[in-house]
This record gives sequence, C-alpha cells and structure tokens, in this order.
Amino acid sequence: MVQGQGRGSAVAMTLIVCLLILHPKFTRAAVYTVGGVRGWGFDSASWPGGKRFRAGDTLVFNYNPAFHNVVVVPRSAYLGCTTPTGAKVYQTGNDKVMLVRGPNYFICNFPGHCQSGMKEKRQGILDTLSTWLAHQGTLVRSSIAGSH
Ligand SMILES: [Cu+2]
Repeated sequence: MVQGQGRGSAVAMTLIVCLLILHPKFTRAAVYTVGGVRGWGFDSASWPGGKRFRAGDTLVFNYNPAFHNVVVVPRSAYLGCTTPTGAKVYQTGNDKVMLVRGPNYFICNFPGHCQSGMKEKRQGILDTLSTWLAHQGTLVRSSIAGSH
C-alpha cells in the first residue's frame, strides 16, 4: 500500500518534470533589451509596460560606454542614486545581466544620470509551477523526515 503510493507520486513527479521540459513557457528563459531599440537611456524607467519578467531571464543593456554604464545596486542605492563600494559595474556597452529572484535594481552612475531617470527596476518572479514544485518538494521531504 505504502509502496503503491510511492510509485504513484514518482509517476506524478516524472509527469511534472516532462511537462516542465516540454512546455517552452516554463523552460525557455527570455531575453529583453532594456529600452527596446533606443537602448539603455534616460527614459528607460518607462520601458516596457506589462511584461512579466522571470528569474533567469536576461536583460540586455545597449548603450554608448563613453557616456553610460550599468551598476547593479541594492534598493537603497537605487532610490538614492548612490553606488555602494563593491557594486558590480558593467561598462561594455552591450551587457547581459541575468535577473535573480526578487527585485533587481540597476542604475547608471555617471554624474546626474540616475537622478535624471537612468535607473531600472525589474522584479524577477518565479513561475507558478516552479513555486508549486518547490512546495511539493518541501512536502515530500517533510513526510520522509516524519516517517523516521
Ligand atoms: Cu548614463
């Protein structure tokens, strides 16, 4: 009986994994160019409306490195337009940054640029299914721990 249940959940897990692999929505990380064709600039904050960004998606920052850069900052630095020591600075003019889970903040730290709106905030969300899977994993682990 117990064995049968185990096999059943194993089948269910296999099915879920197959769904994850086969369903492009859940497997293909998207690549977004910040600011669209205009690139990373002073009006980037208004770009783009209504897109859902996921953890693992990539943001591409295109800009002239003589005039701009991209700095990964925490929320306080994003709000105050400051650059903490040790902050990751991108400056090639074609930078690809992968979104992490939760809020991601970027600024250009050339004098006055962030204050003029050259800042970017993107939420890296997890897929609902991934979240559900993670929860299922927790349940399976806790039931295994409980049986000992
Ligand atoms: Cu700039």
